[in-house]
Parts: sequence; C-alpha cells; structure tokens
Amino acid sequence: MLYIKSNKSRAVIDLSGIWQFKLDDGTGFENNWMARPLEYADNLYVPASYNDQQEKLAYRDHCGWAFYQCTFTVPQMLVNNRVVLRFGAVTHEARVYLNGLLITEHKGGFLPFETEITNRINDGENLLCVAVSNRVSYSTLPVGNEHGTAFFGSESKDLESIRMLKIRDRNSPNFDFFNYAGIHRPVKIYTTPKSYIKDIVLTPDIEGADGVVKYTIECQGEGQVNVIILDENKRVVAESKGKTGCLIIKDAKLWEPGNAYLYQAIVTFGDDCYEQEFGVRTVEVKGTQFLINRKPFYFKGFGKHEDSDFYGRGMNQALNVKDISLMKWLHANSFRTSHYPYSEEMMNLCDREGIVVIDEVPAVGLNFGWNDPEGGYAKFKTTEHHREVIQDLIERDKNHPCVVMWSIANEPDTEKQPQEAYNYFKPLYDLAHQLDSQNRPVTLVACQNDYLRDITAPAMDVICVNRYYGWYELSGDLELAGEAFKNEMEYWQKIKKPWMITEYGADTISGLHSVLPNMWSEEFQTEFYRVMNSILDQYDFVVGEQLWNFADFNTIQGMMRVGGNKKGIFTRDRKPKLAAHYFKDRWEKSQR
Ligand code: E8X
Repeated sequence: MLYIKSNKSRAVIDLSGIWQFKLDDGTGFENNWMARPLEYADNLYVPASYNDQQEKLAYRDHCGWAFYQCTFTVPQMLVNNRVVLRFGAVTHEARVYLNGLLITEHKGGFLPFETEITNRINDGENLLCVAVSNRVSYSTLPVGNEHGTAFFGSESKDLESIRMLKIRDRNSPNFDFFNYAGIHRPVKIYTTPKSYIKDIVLTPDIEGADGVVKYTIECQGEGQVNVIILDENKRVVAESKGKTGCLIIKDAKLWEPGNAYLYQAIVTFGDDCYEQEFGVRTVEVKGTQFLINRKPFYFKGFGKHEDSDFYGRGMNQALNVKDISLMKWLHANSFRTSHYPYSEEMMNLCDREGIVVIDEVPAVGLNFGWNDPEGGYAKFKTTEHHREVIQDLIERDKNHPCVVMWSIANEPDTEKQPQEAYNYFKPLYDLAHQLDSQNRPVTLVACQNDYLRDITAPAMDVICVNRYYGWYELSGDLELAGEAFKNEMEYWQKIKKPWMITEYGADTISGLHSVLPNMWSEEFQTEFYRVMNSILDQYDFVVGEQLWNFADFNTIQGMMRVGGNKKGIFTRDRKPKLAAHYFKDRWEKSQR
C-alpha cells in the first residue's frame, strides 16, 4: 500500500483537527448516531488517543465503542478524479460511515486502510462518522482477557465472585502498555487519476559497485509504465519501461546505518505518477552474524512505545524527531517497534536518518490460559488475524530501507506448550519470508525462562530474547543475576545462531538516588546494565543490545506500576536518567 503524497497528479486533503466525539452509551448504532450530527459531543483532536484529552474517568476506562464525526467538502476541481479516504490507524476496530452509510470496516489498530469514495461523496458537505472499538479479547492482537480479570498472565480463581458483583464490562489487556484508543494516525482524502498506480515493489541488491533494483509496478486501468531513478541531486541514474524490470545504478551510494542515502523511483503510468523513496542495501544472516551491506551489524538501541502526554498513542511528529535526535546523541543505531507497527511517518523519518528498525506486528499477550485444559494456543482465535497483520505490515513497509527484520510476536509462550507454539508460529515465519520480496530475516521475541524447552525461538533467523535477571528474578541481587545470565549465555552459544537481547531493564524513579545500588534508584539501573553488558561483551554470537525502554510510558493501573512503567532511560518527557549517560559513553566507545 502506497503512502499518501500530493504531487502533480494527486491531491491530498488532511482531515486532522478538532472532531466531534462521544462515547457510545449502548444505543449509538441502534439510534443511528452515524447519520446526523452527534448531540452533546465533545471537541477532541484527531489524530490522538481520546483517553487523556479530557479529565473524565469515562474516557480513561471506557470499554467498547465510541463515535467520532467531522464534515468535509471535496473541491469541485477534484471531482473528476478517483477519490480515496485513508486512515493511518484506528485502534483497535473501526466502522466508517459516510453520510450515514457504512463504507468500510477494519480490524487491527496499527495499520492503514483505505476505501474509494468517488461515487459516494455529495456535492456540498459530507458527514464522516467513525465508530471505534477499543475492545481486546482472545481474538484480537494485541490480546486481552475476555472477562477482564487477569493481568500479567495470572489465572483468576475469583471469576465467579467477580461476576456476582456484576461489574461493568471492562477491558483487561494482557499487555503492559495503556490500552489507548481512538483515531491514532492521520485521516486523509487523496485523489488519483482514474487509471492509477496501485503499488510499487522495489527489491534492491548490490553487485560489485552497482545497485541492482528489481521492480514490480501494480496498476489499475490503461497506460504505459515508465520508471526513472533519481539520486539525491535529482540526477537521472537509471531508467526503464514496463511493469516489471531491473534497474542498474552504476556506482550506487549505499543506504548505511547512520548514513542514509535515498534514491527516488519516479513511476509514471498514464496521467498518474508516484515518487517512491528507497535505499540500496542488503540484509542477511550468515553463521552467527547479522550483515547489512555484507558487513557485520551490531544493534544498539531500544524497545520503544508510541506514548506521550495528551496524545496518548496518537502520532506525535515533534516527539518522533526528538527521539531520533536523542538516539543519535546516545550513539544508538536502532530500535524495535515494540509492540505494534509504528506510524508510517516514523518509518519515513528512520529511512532518512539511517536508523535501523526491527518491525513488529501487534502480537503481544499470547501467553496465558495454561491452567485451563482448553487454554493457551487452543483458546486464542488469532491465527487468521495474525496472518493478516503480517501481510499488511509487509505490504506497508516493504520498501523501507530502515526495516531489516520482521518480528512476528513479543513474548508468546514458547515453553509451556512448546510444540503448540511451534505449530502456531512456524507457518507465520514462513509466510513472512514468502511475502517479503527482500527476504529479510524473521524473528519472534522470546521471554520465558525455561529456555531449554523452547523450540520456536531457536527456529528463527535471529534469536531474540527479553531478560530480567536482577529485576523480575533474583530481584536486587546483581551478582547472582549476572551468574544466571552467564549460565544462560553458555547455552545459547551452542545453538550457533545470531542472538540479541531485545529487552532488559529495571524500573527506575527519576531522581531517586542511593550510594549502593538499590532497586528503583538511578544507580541500580546503571549498575544493572553494567553487569549485563559485561556478559554480553564476552560473546561473539551476540549481535545486539536493545534495552527496555527508551522512555517511561503509561500502563494500566496496578501494584506493579507507579504512574506507569518506569524502565525508561529517559522519563516520559525525555529527561535523561543516569543510565542514559552511561549508555552514551558505552556506545560512543563501542567497537562493535
Ligand atoms: C516489563 C516488560 C513489558 O513492559 C514489555 O511490554 C514486555 C516485559 C517484561 C516481562 N516485557 O514488564 O517491563 C518480564 C517477565 C518476567 C518473568
């Protein structure tokens, strides 16, 4: 799916701004709220989560549907074009109505969807209504507990008594980030000529000093395809005709981590044209190494979140720019889009800035239900949707040079039901490989501690592991934590695959200090990383360290969380903790 752009053949109308908003009271659909202006609605900003925009418990704790409305008019000069309505992301489920009629529905909160509205728009004002559901369950990704009782995988024995209390319907996410909801990314209307370019797939390779770019252009309607490649100085460096072909860029400048170089493929088809940026780079796994442009690459970076004051999980471009700037300040080179695909705008920025991305689907929370004989993998009704999100993610992000690996899940159970886990994930791993024309490595992020039983993580191209010795286990005892970690590393060394740590960390209250490393203090967080890193540094098969987390972030309320998850090396408003200075120093000096 192409990103939206305005150019000489395409116009864009951005619907960002203040919309009307109202939580469903259970009668919204029945009373046809989508067909006329909402009564007693609030003014909310789009794109952003609705949860934190007003001081209302109902906004914070809502479970179910909510209604958004805005009006728009398409200028007369555009109506002879094909007109498309596109959403960057609506979390988690959307039903879209135009002038009262349902025009599209979408499941999954982190990927774009669009629908043609050419023949549905009125001459004058149009009423757009988006109903949004934030419900998570056994059949959504991310996963929630159907009855809203368990958190962090514990099976509640109190279900019956809670039912007797007749609690209201509520969400119980099985993941450690606030279940923000709403229209999270831009809503735009764009036009194309009636015959148009539908998709562009670019598959770059390197041969000697040259870039070799295979391409496929998908078009609708009649016309001839032309492709021109421009370098950053807008000089034509290659040209071709036809829907598929191969372009040679002589003496190509490579897209390198930290040193991005972007070419543009200018595709024309009849009256339509589209400029697709791309980089010439290769990615592969060889032995125990992760190679970018045939050179060993070592990941230095983070797991992150899309999370900020007021916006919640809504797109925040100023913050994206800030975060990349902070990454560069730290001499970091990469992050993982834990635990869902990030905005297209962030991916575009990473392409330009040379930041390397592990691109993750929203498959988090597949790790509970073991006490129930029908539980676990038998209970999750996610397989079909899981295939869909992998497919849609690869379709959206395939051309990004910043993406070097796909992550098909975070911390699913791979040990309590090892064979079931393998049976569930192996076909998804194969699917990702099959769909990606660049055949990038595929991984899954594993977490449990009975790693000897795990047959799924070792079947991935890179073994990615989250570890919390010294925090969740052996809490506070960094000496034993180090020993336990070292024992584990001796095991992974025998598997002879590239291995990286994708999460490790300690909750830390900014401003809390202690001479000795006491849990929750800034000194403890720093010492924790010093101990773990000294072990990572002893092994050649380690291809990266991504700490948890870049910044503090909001979570569900609970005894484990003091105003959210505090494992950031920055606070939520991006003030450094001691560990940020420690990593800056470490990564600046790093030889890897
Ligand atoms: C944590 C992280 C959480 O925020 C992230 O989304 C997934 C968690 C650790 C799991 N990984 O809690 O800070 C630790 C399990 C320990 C047995």
